[in-house]
Amino acid sequence: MKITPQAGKKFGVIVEGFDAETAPEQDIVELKKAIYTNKIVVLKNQDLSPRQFLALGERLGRVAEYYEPVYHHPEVKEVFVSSNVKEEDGRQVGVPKTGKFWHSDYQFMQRPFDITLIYPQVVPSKNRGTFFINLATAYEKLTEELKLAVKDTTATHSVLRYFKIRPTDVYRPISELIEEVNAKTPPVTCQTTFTHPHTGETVLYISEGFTSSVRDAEGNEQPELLTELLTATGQLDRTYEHENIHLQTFEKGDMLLWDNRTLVHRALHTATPEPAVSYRVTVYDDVDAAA
Ligand code: AKG
Repeated sequence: MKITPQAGKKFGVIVEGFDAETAPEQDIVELKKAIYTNKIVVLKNQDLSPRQFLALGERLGRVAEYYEPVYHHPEVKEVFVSSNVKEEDGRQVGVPKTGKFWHSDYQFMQRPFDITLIYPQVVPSKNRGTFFINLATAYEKLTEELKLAVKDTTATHSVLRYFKIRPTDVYRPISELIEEVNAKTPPVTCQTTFTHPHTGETVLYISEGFTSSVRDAEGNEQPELLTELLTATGQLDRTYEHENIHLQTFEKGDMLLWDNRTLVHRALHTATPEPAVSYRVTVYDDVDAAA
């Protein structure tokens, strides 16, 4: 197994010669270390079935099944499917155009995922890739004034704005659906920053998609502070040219593994009707971090 930095990129490494079926434990240990320190790992030349993909996830930690079954792979429910391609019989497997907003996976849950694995299956010729922002380096780059302002604040995260309407929701009153979402996944509140358990970095844990508010130590909502933090991290830049934004592209056979504690991401879905399918497995590494 050979690990090299991604040429000309802000972060991330390329891994060649990794065989998911025969990899010794030492390779798994090195992969996890590379995920925590380099944030994105691109495994080249992978050719795995959904079950083999799940098995790789299981070697990295405890695999979590997504809470909404509409995303599940029909044979391997731990595999989350993002797809805009209909089956031959017209069935929709998975959900189209997922993740087209800045977020970290499961940020709206008590325990967000630690590691995300994405394995593109059908790769469009244009607009392929995912934008990423490293919220540890973004925190470091904040002005001293903003660092002080964020100290002792809490952030509340909710899925409500980006919850996907399921086929079974058609014709349901929106108020009933909102009530259901809030009952099943009530907003979660935690410190706005936390210390990464593997690297010791301070992570500014906010996203444009899921963070609904920031409050000061007295519990007063600070909407301007949230906007300033989102702006400073680059999440409000609609040109995607902010210096914190990294575009990770991929080709068929690539698998992306990333540190979901530190990175927010935003899928770059093609605007053309090209087919795109991608599988995802998410993992807890069993270190109980604040986020
Ligand atoms: C998550 O819940 O972590 C997601 O990535 C949701 C993506 C989506 O539904 O668009």
